[in-house]
Amino acid sequence: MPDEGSSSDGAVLLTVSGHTNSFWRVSDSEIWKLTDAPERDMLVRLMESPELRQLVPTYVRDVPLEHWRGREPDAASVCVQLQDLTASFGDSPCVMDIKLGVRTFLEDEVSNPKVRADLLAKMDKLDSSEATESERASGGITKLRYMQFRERASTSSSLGYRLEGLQAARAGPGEANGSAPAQVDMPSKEKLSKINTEEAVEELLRRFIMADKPLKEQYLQRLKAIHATLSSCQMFSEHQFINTSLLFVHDAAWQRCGVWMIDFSKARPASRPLLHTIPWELGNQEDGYLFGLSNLIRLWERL
Ligand code: I3P
Repeated sequence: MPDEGSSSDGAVLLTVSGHTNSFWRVSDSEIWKLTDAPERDMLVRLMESPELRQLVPTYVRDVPLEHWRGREPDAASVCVQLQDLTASFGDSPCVMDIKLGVRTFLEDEVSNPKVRADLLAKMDKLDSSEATESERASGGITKLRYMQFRERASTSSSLGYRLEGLQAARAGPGEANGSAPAQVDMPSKEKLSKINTEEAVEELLRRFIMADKPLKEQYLQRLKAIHATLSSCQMFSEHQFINTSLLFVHDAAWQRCGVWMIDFSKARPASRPLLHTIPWELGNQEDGYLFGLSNLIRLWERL
């Protein structure tokens, strides 16, 4: 989640869950993001859709890589200038990242035999009893195995969404006198990875909005509007939105909120129209996005 450290020229480095050192705040309203060509291409395509461009951060331009000063770019890196979605939410925005969909990997991964020791180590850290003896003997696991383990260990498989990151602050009575909002205690990404019941998600959602009814209603209306837009959008039906998230943002005084679709590195065109509601089978390219969004809306209604 955003965690700021100043650079020498006034740009601010942001660390967002899962994207260490991949963001710089370069003005009051824009960031640079170090990403890859598929995400840039998808953002450009999204800007051409009158419906979808309202739901995603505005893509401004490509930035020459030599201007980037966060983590070391690799040969495939691309730097883009984007709208800063937290910009109008004060100094301590409350931010939540929910990954949508039942499938979080590209279909190509099914035929990728590469065994990775780093993914076995990450799986072990989350659940040391998960790896089989033969996986240990081969020294690693495939990305497919890891991603499906993460889906099953969380609510992705069962509900089509999972909590990826949470940060919240509460503006106290002293804020008018200049005191900073107090941070609300939230689980780490590792703890969030193991949340696999709707009830546990519900408890954290309540904590995120501080059981504030008007804020709950604002978020609910936004989620319903996103669902309605996506359900009738041709471009949405023509793409797999794999491993993308919804970013929830509100200010520490709970006055305003927004929800946007983010993280398009694994979004890909589909070769046939998708429903986004039916189970994935190899070759059908479905992602379960609307299945997850409907479940999330139902849960939000209960808050
Ligand atoms: C990572 C996460 C990333 C994924 C990465 C996973 O798992 O799913 O989205 O990158 O794959 O390791 P975790 O959240 O548990 O850390 P992609 O979106 O590029 O697939 P990677 O290890 O191949 O980078």
